[in-house]
Amino acid sequence: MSPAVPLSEIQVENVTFPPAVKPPASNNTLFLGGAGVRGLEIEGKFIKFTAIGVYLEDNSLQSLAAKWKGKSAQELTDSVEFFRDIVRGPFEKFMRVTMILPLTGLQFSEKVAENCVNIWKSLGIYTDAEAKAIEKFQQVFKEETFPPGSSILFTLSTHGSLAISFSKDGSVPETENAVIENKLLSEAVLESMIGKHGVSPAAKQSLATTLSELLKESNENGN
Ligand code: HCC
Repeated sequence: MSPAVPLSEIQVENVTFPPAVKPPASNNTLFLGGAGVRGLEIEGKFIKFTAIGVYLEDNSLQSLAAKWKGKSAQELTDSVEFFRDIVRGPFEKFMRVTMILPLTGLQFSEKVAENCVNIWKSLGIYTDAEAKAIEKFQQVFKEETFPPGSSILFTLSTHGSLAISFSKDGSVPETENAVIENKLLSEAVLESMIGKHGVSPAAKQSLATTLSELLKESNENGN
């Protein structure tokens, strides 16, 4: 099943997310589900740090249709379970995080790691394997710096591996920089962006809007 409405790019600040990409460590072309800013409230001011785009494999529509077809964008935006179904669904996901402001690899990975650990603790699933995976995750970022316009790319395979890639601009490289084989880590990275306490409410709203429309057009036989 492929998206039935013409997909368009999404602009977040100065950052453009194309409607479709072929991620590193994948043979598929994924469609742009949604994109939005990730900001932080600092001394009463909302500072925009990154723009996050979330891409999904076409068969995500089939997978999500049974439960979510016919729901409005608002209903989907407000549903914790809907985003959980995206995070855990049996289809590939790809995220592109593009810097609006400069960040070091350390700054970025500390935030993500903290959020992942909080997610696991809240679910009661933080084991030694996850502690090791998050350590490996932080190692991958340690020596990196991310000037404005550069990107961090995450490919989540259906079997649960997390491929991490870096790009100097918005482009998507052919090959990944690192792969971490931990399903809970790959799910937590996406959950930290669009889950219950996700860092980008704007990306959640954008995803809900796109998927509400795409699911309207979908049918159970594919398309
Ligand atoms: C995530 C995914 C992405 C981000 C995040 C958590 C992100 C980071 C921005 O925080 C950021 C902003 C200011 C900092 C450090 C990181 O985009 O000081 O799960």
